[in-house]
Amino acid sequence: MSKVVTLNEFIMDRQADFPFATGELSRILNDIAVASKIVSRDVRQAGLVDHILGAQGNTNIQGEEQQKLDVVADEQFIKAFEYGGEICGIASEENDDFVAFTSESAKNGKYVVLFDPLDGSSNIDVNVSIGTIFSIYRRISTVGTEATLEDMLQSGSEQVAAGYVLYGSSTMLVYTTGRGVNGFTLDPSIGEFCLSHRDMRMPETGRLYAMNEGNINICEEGLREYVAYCQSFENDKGAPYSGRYIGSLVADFHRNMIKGGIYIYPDTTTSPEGKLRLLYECNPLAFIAEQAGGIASTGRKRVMDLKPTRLHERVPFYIGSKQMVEKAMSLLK
Ligand code: AHM
Ligand code: MG
Repeated sequence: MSKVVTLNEFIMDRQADFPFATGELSRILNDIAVASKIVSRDVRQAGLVDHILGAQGNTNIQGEEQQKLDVVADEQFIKAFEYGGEICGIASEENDDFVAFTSESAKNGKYVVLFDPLDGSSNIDVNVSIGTIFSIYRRISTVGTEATLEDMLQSGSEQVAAGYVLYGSSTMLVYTTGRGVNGFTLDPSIGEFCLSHRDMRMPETGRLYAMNEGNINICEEGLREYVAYCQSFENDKGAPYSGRYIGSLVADFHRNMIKGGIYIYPDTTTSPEGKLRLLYECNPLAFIAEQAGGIASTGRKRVMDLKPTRLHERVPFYIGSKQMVEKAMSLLK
């Protein structure tokens, strides 16, 4: 039986690999791990705890109803970042504006974190997997001052680390610092994330496609052709692919990471920019996909090359196994 490697041990072992190896990034990753354990506990109890489950009654900037658990998770992560001492500011799906921390120690922080505290929130009430997504950047503004919008609006290619936590049948944390992707499964009996998926690689191809096909008639013709290709006996596999759509990006992405597949959330006539948010949904998963050998595109451009102009900017999103995303892109005019 091989020795269990905890996330903490793994991060310490790899610390020297980081581009700025001062231990700060390690501490941020540890803070994220602790916050996600707390959120994991809350998610697991949600069905039991009446006052946590259900809509909170507020709507966020995108007009979506906030669930209580979204807010609980948002607060938990913000607390971890605000008092960790490495982060000068954050942006999250649940906050209209970015937050610049004002304490002296936070102003000296060199990093910003952008995150979606609980993605797939429509699945909370129905006991289906949900996730947290995060993206970490070095700040651009001067250390010792408050974080600025410019710190938040960096291209995905500037990320120093990114990851996600999947609250599924197990809780898993998967992250990259630009040197491959590693996955850790939470062992609830010891309260530790343990290395379970070393050097994850996304299969070059697969036979799973994930898209909300309710949108098929309002998306572009090229995408309709691609979906027809997936369903055809004339495709590269000689048989229809399987459609798999959970409606939780982290869960759909994670499945494709392991089994091979493509996830698509396109622009539509009713949502011309698509649905998913560039900064805290698409970029972090794009970084992980590329590090694992996959591709993330808007259908036309590499996601991580985009220069963001707004905090909650949305983009069309094609992500997954290299050959599958390339095939989809080849059919878009
Ligand atoms: P959310 O951040 O409000 O949860 O929205 C993002 C989610 C993704 O997890 C998921 O893939 C997608 O929205 C599902 O959208 P739809 O219900 O339109 O298919
Ligand atoms: Mg989301």
